[in-house]
Amino acid sequence: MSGSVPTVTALDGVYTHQSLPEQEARWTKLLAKFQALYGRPAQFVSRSPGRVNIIGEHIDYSLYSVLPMGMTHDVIIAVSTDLAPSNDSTYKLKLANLDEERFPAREFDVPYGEVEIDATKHEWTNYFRSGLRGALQLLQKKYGADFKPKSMQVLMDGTVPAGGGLSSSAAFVSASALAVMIANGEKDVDKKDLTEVAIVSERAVGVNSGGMDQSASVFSKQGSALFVSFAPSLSARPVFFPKTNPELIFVVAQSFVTSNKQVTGPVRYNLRVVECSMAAAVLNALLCPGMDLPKDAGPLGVSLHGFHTNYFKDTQKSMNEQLAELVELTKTKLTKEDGYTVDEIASLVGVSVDDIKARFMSSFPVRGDHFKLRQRALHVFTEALRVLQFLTLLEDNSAHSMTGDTTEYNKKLGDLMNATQDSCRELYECSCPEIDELCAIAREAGGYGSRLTGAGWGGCSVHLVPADRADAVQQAMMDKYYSKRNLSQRELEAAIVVSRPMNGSAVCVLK
Ligand code: NG1
Ligand code: MG
Repeated sequence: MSGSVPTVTALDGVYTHQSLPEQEARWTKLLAKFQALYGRPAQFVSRSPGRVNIIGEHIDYSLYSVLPMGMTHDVIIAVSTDLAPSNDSTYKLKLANLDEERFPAREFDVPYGEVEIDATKHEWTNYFRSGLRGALQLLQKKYGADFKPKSMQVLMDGTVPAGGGLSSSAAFVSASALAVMIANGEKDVDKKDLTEVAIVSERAVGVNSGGMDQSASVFSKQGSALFVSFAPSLSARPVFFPKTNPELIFVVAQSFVTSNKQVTGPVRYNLRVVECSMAAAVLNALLCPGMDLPKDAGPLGVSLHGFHTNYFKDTQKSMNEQLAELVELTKTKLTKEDGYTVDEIASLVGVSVDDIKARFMSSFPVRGDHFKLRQRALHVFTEALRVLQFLTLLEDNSAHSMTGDTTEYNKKLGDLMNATQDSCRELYECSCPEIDELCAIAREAGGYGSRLTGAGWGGCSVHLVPADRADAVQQAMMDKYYSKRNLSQRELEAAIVVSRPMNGSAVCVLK
């Protein structure tokens, strides 16, 4: 699927009156506040949603396909441009947020050229700046290095809970990059360009991330999940759920355990990226002697998928067979349960310790002395397989003509999600007791499948629930989990989200 970002030419376009009437008040408030703040009307609004990952966790940066969906919760950014640049060498950015208490307004005089981002500071405007930086790189590629961006006045509002695993960051970065492109006169923004800009931009905020969130935020289609592939290049297509009886819904529940990647990256997220890349290098050395790992679009330029492609260069085997074989190979070749030291990895790969450190441990901070290559690779290959099995269930022709009770079918979907949770907990070690507890509560109250969604170590969980048990599941979570925590009213209201799959990035040009 390719295509460009749709432009809606009036406020009463798709995102307000017609498909999301409940959001009209919010849009109206944003525009009124914009007028009050800047003394002029906004010219357009860009929008990008958060996402829930249905299945395919921690495999995007190993370049395996994933299945997220866009949400109704989103970031909307109202913009006006054409302010005179402050002087010859800078342009002005005025950034404000409807939630001014948590995200105070800022003004910047930004020098032309590369946009600087101080990733060591946890500052909300960094996400706008990283969208700006990516969009400008694209514009400079197109129009020449001395392209001069316009000054912008910006007011944003986000309903994706921050730091909660629903990818508020990708929504913010994609909506910002899109806003900058439109502000600078782009008429037709290509979705693939926008996604790639958002992926690279978000890495500028200090996380070595894969591309799932940004793809979901940009490409999603109302009413469907999105099958996103990263190799050989980025592609995405909608996948529709069959009609089931009982009907299925996704309940998304916060754990209120926060794992901030900026802080924990070196021992969690970024470390996993490094472990997967090291596993790729070791497996490749052991199983594909004489073949270099192909350079690819993973955060470290090599990935488990790259090794996979080397190993099965001329095979006729199906993807499912290949992945099943890789699981067995990993078990026999990467035997050390307690992890590998850098020395051991260097000797297996046949290079120096310095070389391993330079290749895998220098671009992003990581800390660790035992790298669990076996467990991480086993998770990645089994999870990649589960995504394909889930997809096959959804796209099976007979599933789209099911009649009568579909409980057995629903359970198969749920079992795959439960298996993901087991693998995340045992092999990838990215769950936490609170998420495990939420999963147990939901299953006990009648859910089919429960797991963490997003990076884990806290954040959000997603639950596949029959519609007629949705209230029971939510009630059980309230009684057994949320009521036992000291949560504010605001937190309680945001604790559980039942979201419909919603469209990705769009621009609304105001008359
Ligand atoms: P979260 O932490 O939910 O934004 C992260 C990565 C994804 C993916 C998942 C794990 C970022 C921006 N996103 O999601 O690319 O790797 O973890 O599947 O870091
Ligand atoms: Mg994020």
